[in-house]
Amino acid sequence: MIELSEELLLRMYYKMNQARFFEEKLEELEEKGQVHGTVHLAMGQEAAGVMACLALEEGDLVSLSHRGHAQAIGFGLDVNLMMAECLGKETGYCKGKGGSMHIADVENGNLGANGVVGGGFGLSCGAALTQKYQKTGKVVLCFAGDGATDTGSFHESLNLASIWKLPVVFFIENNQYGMSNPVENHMNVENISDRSEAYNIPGLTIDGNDFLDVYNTVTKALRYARAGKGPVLIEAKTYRFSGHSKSDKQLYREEQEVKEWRKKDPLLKMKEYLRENRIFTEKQIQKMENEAIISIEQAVEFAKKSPSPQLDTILADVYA
Ligand SMILES: Cc1ncc(C[n+]2csc(CCOP(=O)(O)OP(=O)(O)O)c2C)c(N)n1
Ligand SMILES: [Mg+2]
Repeated sequence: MIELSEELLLRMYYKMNQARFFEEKLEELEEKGQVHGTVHLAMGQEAAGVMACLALEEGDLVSLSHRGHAQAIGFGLDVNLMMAECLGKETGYCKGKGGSMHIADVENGNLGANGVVGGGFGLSCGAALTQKYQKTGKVVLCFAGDGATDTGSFHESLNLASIWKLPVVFFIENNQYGMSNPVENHMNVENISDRSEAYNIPGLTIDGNDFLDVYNTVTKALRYARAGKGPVLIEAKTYRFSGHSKSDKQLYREEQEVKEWRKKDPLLKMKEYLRENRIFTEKQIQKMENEAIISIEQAVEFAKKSPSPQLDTILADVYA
């Protein structure tokens, strides 16, 4: 069992709440037509995205999925700059030209969210090879969804990572669907982690809604990869409460299914843990939630006040 300090638990709860409020706000702004490009919400998946990143050490790298807000917040990205990016403002991470699906900050180790499903696997292997070659002692955490593990890139990357013993942890958020396609329709294995056997690397399936399970498992996997033993595949079983993206009418799932998963809300589970173990008082819990809300309200204010990109910069940073 990994010891968790009070300070770390505080940070965990704060960031989980920040991730939830960030997306609640974003959804609201999207409905008002203020968000540029499409948005994929990860409400319900916060324990997976946030906790996996909190297990990282300074200098480690991440590659985020297209459903990457909680992952980005866990990694420590600035919510002001994230919100500005989603609203297409010049102050955003990619000067407002990337939007929600392309939030990147390469200099600080975020290789970027990726609109290409499965696009992060190869990038992560490349970055992990750099770490190995330059003996930096750093690890790459690669996020992707269940659907992405059906791509050729996933299998090529696991194979390469295995034979080269690359310091990379593949973290799959299995939210039960690839768009409208349930996981049992798009693959013939019970657990995605079973796919690790083909590449002779460790594969683990965990409860992606349990913050402790995610944090502990990723911490151990990072240690393994950092020690030069090679990659690890982790499958975190979770669920997205919202539709795939804004145009999703969700005709492929029953309301009852969503209700059942809502009972396993990762934020509620963490709150129960804090209460049951009497780690914080009700007042402290409330204070953390309020501070998280305030940080997001400030982010919206920052983004709204920020200028839009100038027309004469339209071709700057465009590579193709
Ligand atoms: C290469 C590629 N193919 C198809 C798409 C369209 N697309 C966007 S998200 C998605 C489903 C991905 O499912 P999953 O990997 O489970 O991630 P989730 O959306 O559930 O988080 C698809 C097919 C894409 N963006 N890129
Ligand atoms: Mg999925």
